Amino acid sequence: MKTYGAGRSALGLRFGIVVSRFNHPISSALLDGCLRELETRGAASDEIHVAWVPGAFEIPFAARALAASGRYDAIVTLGAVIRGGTPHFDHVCRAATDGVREAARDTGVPVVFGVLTTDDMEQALARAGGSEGNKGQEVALAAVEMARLRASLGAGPPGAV
Ligand code: INI
Repeated sequence: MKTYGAGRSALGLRFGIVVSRFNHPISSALLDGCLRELETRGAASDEIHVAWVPGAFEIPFAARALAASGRYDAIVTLGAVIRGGTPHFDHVCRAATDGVREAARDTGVPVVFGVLTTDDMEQALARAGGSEGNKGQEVALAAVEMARLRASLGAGPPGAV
């Protein structure tokens, strides 16, 4: 039986991170968690490039551009959409989730989803370094695993296994 590997070392890997400025205290905490995890796993800080966008609606545009550039082994997306009293929440969430999925599908580069979609600020704070951990840190590990898996499946740069 052959098992495709999903190593957890980020040594030698290149990452693009897209982070939205809306709800900045949350998104910057997610970014801190993500950077900490990537660097703990061996990624070099100059191999991590960050693109800020205004809101979660704009995340897919930048994620696709970074993925299509061919410069990255995986893309991380980070942000926070917090439910208000209108259907706006649903539209922004759908645009972000669909767009991120399509960016990965259309480019063949893993794009992981670290955009919080919560009912209120309390839930968001809990997931940005509070009682529920840090989603940015979790998705950083998913990005490392997916970059390694992509390479071991033969779908990524040969040096990245
Ligand atoms: N963008 C977010 O990232 N989070 C939100 O909670 C949010 N709310 O609530 O409106 C939000 N809206 C802005 C949107 O993502 C776009 O930046 C804007 O519509 C311009 O295209």
